[in-house]
Amino acid sequence: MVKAVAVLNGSEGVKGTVNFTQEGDGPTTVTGSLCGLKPGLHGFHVHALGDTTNGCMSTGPHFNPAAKEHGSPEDENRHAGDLGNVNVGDDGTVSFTIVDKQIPLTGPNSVVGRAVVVHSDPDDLGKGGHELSKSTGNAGGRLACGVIGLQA
Ligand SMILES: [Cu+2]
Ligand SMILES: [Zn+2]
Repeated sequence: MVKAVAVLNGSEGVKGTVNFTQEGDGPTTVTGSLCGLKPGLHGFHVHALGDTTNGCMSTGPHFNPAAKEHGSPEDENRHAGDLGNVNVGDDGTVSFTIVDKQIPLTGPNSVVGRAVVVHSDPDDLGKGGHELSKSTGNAGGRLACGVIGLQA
């Protein structure tokens, strides 16, 4: 079992923790809790770079080793980092579990050392018809982010 964790921090009190586990070559399970968000859907992605020197802006674009278009987690044509949305409750918090096959913790496409980002707006999953739909899901600003690091 390989384990990793990202501690998210951002502007306006948005923060949280996201844990990753992977057994062998199986899917990765992502378990997280976030707070300080407005209720509703917020885009949630793995971005390519583990660089937060300029806040979440320096984490780069969505992690996309296969050079595909932005999509939903269920789509064949998606960025590996496309984890869809998290649905925040009226209290501004969300706890979630995502199981995904495209974000391994080992090997050439490992997400360790990259960053998770939560956005201000819903991810339209590539279907919104906006000029940004096929690149970012038009998910708006980057509210909080954290670098994914290995755990013992
Ligand atoms: Cu993102
Ligand atoms: Zn994407």
